[in-house]
Amino acid sequence: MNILVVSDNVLLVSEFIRVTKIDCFAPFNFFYKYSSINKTPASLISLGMTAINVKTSVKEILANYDLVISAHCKQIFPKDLVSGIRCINIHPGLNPHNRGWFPQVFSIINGKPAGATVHIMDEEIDHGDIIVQSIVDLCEYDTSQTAYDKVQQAEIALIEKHLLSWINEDYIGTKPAEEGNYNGIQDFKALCELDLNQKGTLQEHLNLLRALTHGDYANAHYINDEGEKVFVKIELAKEVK
Ligand code: 0FX
Repeated sequence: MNILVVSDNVLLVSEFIRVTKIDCFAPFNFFYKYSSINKTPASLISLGMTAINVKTSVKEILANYDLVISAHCKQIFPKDLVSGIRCINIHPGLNPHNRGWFPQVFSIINGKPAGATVHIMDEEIDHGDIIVQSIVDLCEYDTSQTAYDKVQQAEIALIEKHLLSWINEDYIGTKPAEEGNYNGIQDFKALCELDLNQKGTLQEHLNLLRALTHGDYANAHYINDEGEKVFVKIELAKEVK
């Protein structure tokens, strides 16, 4: 059985490589590829990965593989791919809440639950039948970064515990109870443009800034009187007793 893992995420690919060294995975051939639209693939190449364009390689994928696993792939899988072969997605959000881009960012702001979801892919984004999920509890001082770190740990735990059952189709997919909500990249970009005259509680403002604080990413910003962008981040630390 040939399994194609398409991922732009070093941590998740490293976990696949680690877990699949166990004897029970010996009968399966794993092939690791990153999306050809990835502009910074050096760390993925160093794991032995090669590029694939999932939009233009559908025929090749259908001919050569038995299962596709997407683990944070930059490309959206086309309809003829998801309908032609079993495709499983590992998604950093708790479907159907805040499907789409950067789920934990939106969870910090709108209070919807966060977590990790493994699901069968259909034509819509982060939408198909759910195989397994893991809820991640966020606390009031989490930033996007700390929340995302927790979500990634949840994803890693799901891979370690359930990968074999996904391959063997040893699960019951469940339709999400509701459609939920979807956020696109434009929703994220709109959040990043701070309106200095926006009215709200201090709690709402704190939530917005911690949702947009993530490592070195220059997210939240306002435009000063000179027309320059000024970037904003926030630091929260709990008292150490
Ligand atoms: O692995 P991943 O979470 O993202 C990948 C793909 O790059 C992305 O296109 C796809 N939608 C996703 C399911 O899988 O890594 P990332 O570095 O793109 O994003 C990780 C987190 O970093 C994100 O949740 C929020 C934060 N981030 C990312 C970017 C690009 C920001 O705060 N600002 C940004 O500009």
